[in-house]
Amino acid sequence: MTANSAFPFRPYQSITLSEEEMVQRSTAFYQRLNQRRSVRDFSSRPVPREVIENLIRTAGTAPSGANKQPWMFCAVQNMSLKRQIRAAAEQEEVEGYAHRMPQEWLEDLAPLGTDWRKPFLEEAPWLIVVFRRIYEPQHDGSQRNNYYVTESTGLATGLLLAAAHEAGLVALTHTPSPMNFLTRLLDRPKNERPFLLIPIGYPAPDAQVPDIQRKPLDEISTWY
Ligand code: IYR
Repeated sequence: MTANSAFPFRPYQSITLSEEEMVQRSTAFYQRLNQRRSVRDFSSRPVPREVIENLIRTAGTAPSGANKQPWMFCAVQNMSLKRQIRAAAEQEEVEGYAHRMPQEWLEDLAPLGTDWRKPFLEEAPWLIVVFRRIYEPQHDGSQRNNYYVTESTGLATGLLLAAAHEAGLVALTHTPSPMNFLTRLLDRPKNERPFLLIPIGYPAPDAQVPDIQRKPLDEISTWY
């Protein structure tokens, strides 16, 4: 590829491993990530801000359409804000579970034991509210669109969850619906849309997770 002055190129810094090391490291990484679980019972034990900063830095290493990095991570530690987020989320969820969600959806969720109550939004020391940025406002007042915004923000959030797990913390990908209350409570600009609400912290000492299984390799892969 040719370089230009706007986007200079530099050599890629690679690490080269032996096949044996690749097998060993990829196995270890898989085994580590295979221990990750969505947890809904949080301890209120504080987590240092520096850790959360590193999780967000890690999320920000994700690939994105045209390198637009179309994401914003709002880190909420403030108790009164967490309370307001919980109250607004529960208000939507009460409606959701009682009226909006179809019977089939409720049946699919029944084994997970979820309901409208979201105490983790208050108990977890941090809430990370992920926004996807549809466009970028320009200095001249015009707008430039971002690309593959949902895919890019999803990839970044995946890395955030992996980083939290690696730090020994637990997280939940929570999806209150609808989520526009987050735009209002966090005073976010018009180009940002709420994507996911992620409590992060230590698990409660008595935290339980459903005993569910991951699909085996032959069900999630087809080889040609
Ligand atoms: N938004 C609801 C419902 C919910 C939906 C799915 I799909 C889940 O995997 C879990 C919950 C809630 O957060 O309870």
